[in-house]
Amino acid sequence: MTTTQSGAIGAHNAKVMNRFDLTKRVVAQLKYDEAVIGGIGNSNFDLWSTGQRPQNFYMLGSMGLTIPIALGVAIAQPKRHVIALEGDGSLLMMLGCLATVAARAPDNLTMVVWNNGMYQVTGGQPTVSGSTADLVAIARGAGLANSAWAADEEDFERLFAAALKNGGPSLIVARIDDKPGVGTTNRDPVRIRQRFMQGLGVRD
Ligand SMILES: Cc1ncc(C[n+]2csc(CCOP(=O)(O)OP(=O)(O)O)c2C)c(N)n1
Repeated sequence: MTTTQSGAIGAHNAKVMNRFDLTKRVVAQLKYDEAVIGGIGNSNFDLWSTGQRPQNFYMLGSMGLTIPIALGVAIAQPKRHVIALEGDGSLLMMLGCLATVAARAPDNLTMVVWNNGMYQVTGGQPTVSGSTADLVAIARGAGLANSAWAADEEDFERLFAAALKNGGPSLIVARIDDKPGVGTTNRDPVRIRQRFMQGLGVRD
């Protein structure tokens, strides 16, 4: 079996896209009150650069915690749709969260994974999800049936729109290029947390 250099076995037909472009497509589909959790580094830099919303949480420093945080928010506020934007390297550090999400099965959680096949912000070291490991196959094996590679931008938008309609947790993996994140999140954790709690209506 052959593998591609970036995107692994199941990604043969997936187009290499751009994270900021796809992040803008995510934000364009939001209605108002969806919570969006941006993962460490580029995932939240690009989310920040699409325009800040109080319902966005910019996670700083902890690889792999985007999906666990999003799961917690989805359980706490089941009427609100929650979106996790996570890098492939970070997800690899916390694969067990996929099995936890599948077991808990919130119908208001959508996970988007940016697969650039590297740990980009620390210098571009290769990830196994850029060669041998297929994150969609792993997610399906963890019990997440609604898991798919996005073939191209149009397919990404279609998958994301379907995910927002609820009906079970969904995971979308997008192959992305090596462009760095656009802008930089203002690293003020206390402010980020306060604003998010206000955005979720749990703090004045
Ligand atoms: C537990 C832990 N290990 C290592 C780091 C250092 N580190 C910060 S970001 C990062 C790479 C993140 O890779 P990925 O999630 O694929 O996102 P990308 O940088 O490719 O956008 C690393 C290794 C960290 N913050 N936490």
